[in-house]
Amino acid sequence: MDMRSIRHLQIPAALVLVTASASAQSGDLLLIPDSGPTLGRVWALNASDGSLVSNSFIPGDARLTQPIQIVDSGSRTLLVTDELARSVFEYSPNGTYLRTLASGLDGAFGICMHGGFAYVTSGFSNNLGGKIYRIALDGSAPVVFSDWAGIGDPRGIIPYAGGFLVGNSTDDDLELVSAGGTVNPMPFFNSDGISSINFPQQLVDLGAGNVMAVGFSAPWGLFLFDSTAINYASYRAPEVFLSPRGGAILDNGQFLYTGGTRIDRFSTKDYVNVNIVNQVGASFRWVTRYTPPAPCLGDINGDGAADASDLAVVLGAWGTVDPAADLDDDGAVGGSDLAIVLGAWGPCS
Ligand SMILES: [Ca+2]
Ligand SMILES: [Ca+2]
Ligand SMILES: [Ca+2]
Repeated sequence: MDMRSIRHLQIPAALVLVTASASAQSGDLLLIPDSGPTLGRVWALNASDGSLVSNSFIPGDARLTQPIQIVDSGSRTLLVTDELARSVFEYSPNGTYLRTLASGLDGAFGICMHGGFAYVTSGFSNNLGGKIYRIALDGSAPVVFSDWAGIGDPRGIIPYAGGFLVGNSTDDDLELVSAGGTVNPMPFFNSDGISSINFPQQLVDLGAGNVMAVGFSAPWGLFLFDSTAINYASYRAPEVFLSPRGGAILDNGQFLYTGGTRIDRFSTKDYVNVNIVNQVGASFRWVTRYTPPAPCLGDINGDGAADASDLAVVLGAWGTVDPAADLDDDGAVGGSDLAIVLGAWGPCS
């Protein structure tokens, strides 16, 4: 048995079963912002096996200068953080820009939803000090939920243990933040940043209190912790052979991670690294699982409701063959399409 086998020996078999079958659902996607091109965009992969679905789930968009993470808002929209734009943008499930939910933040890095609010970490990119913002979906002004002055720089964030677990890229620790925004002086995991995780980036909730933290700087890799903060497995070189930023566990049980121009995966059966995407100029960021909503036929512009704006599209295309407004696909825009919009009137279910 070589050292690599020994290093992976501690994985509880029950956990592997749980993670491999967790919320398996056909049609789920992994959404990955790409900040490399002049116009940022978002890629989509199959959550079961990591195969490429689209390199333009959100097509190149001048707003996206350094997109980091995209999450489901829970209200049929998607929220994208942008580190350089220092903003949170909202998109429809079909990748159409809807609005800028928040701007003028000190930074916008990690994001998670909890209790109907978005929680956004600022990171240190603008040297304005670390903060976690709480942002309502109604467009009201963001509030500073947790001030990290003297504590460090929050990056990855997930709801955890009634509050949040947040990676601190200053001291490499994983911090517990209460539901009221207070950072516990005792970290969940105190890393020396030398032999364990260094520069934590994305955090991934694996269920049952288990967490995966992605470490960007050497010794880079994927670090798995249980609910008692035991680092029960670590995947480093050679199976993770370049600095990762984001990660996920596929439904087939394999690990997927992003780093630079690449998206790769490996199996814990053989630990062989397999390249999925290697795109010149790309810079792949964090990975978020997404269940696309059921179609909402009367919602032509994809903003989550059938309303006057959709009605205007039908009336504006009346008598034409415009496929966007020909909702019943009978080759013409007319009364039957109008009836679909009126019949679906209101928020999509
Ligand atoms: Ca530390
Ligand atoms: Ca609409
Ligand atoms: Ca029609």
